[in-house]
Amino acid sequence: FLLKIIFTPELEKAGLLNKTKIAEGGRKLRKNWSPSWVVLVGNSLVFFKDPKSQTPSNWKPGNSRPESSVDLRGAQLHWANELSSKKNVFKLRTVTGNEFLLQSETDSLIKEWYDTIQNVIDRLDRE
Ligand code: I3P
Repeated sequence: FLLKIIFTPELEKAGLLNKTKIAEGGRKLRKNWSPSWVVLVGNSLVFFKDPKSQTPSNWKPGNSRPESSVDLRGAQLHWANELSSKKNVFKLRTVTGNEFLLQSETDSLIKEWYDTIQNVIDRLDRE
């Protein structure tokens, strides 16, 4: 799977964001923020646990396995600063009713993620 990610031409973006899942199948969950290595590849957003502080330049696949993966087809994206005391928060909701908050302290970085994910969702909507 990791080799597929690394060599795939569909790799759109990768980086470190703060993440918490807030709903599973429409059922609300307790927030548990943690840093997550996020990879946008093809139609999926893939999350990896962040073993140390990784950066795009020093990331090595090593033995890391995806923690979870989100199908972006039919997903909805909204800025959601009202859902957190943190700044730069957006909410991603999947068709299956899973909801995630993603956050970065860096304004430009979170904006790039938002726009890139929204572009993928829009492309899938048109298919
Ligand atoms: C939560 C924790 C979260 C916070 C959340 C708290 O407490 O402090 O960081 O979310 O606020 O409930 P606990 O660790 O005891 O579960 P934010 O950082 O996003 O504000 P919330 O309940 O207002 O969502």
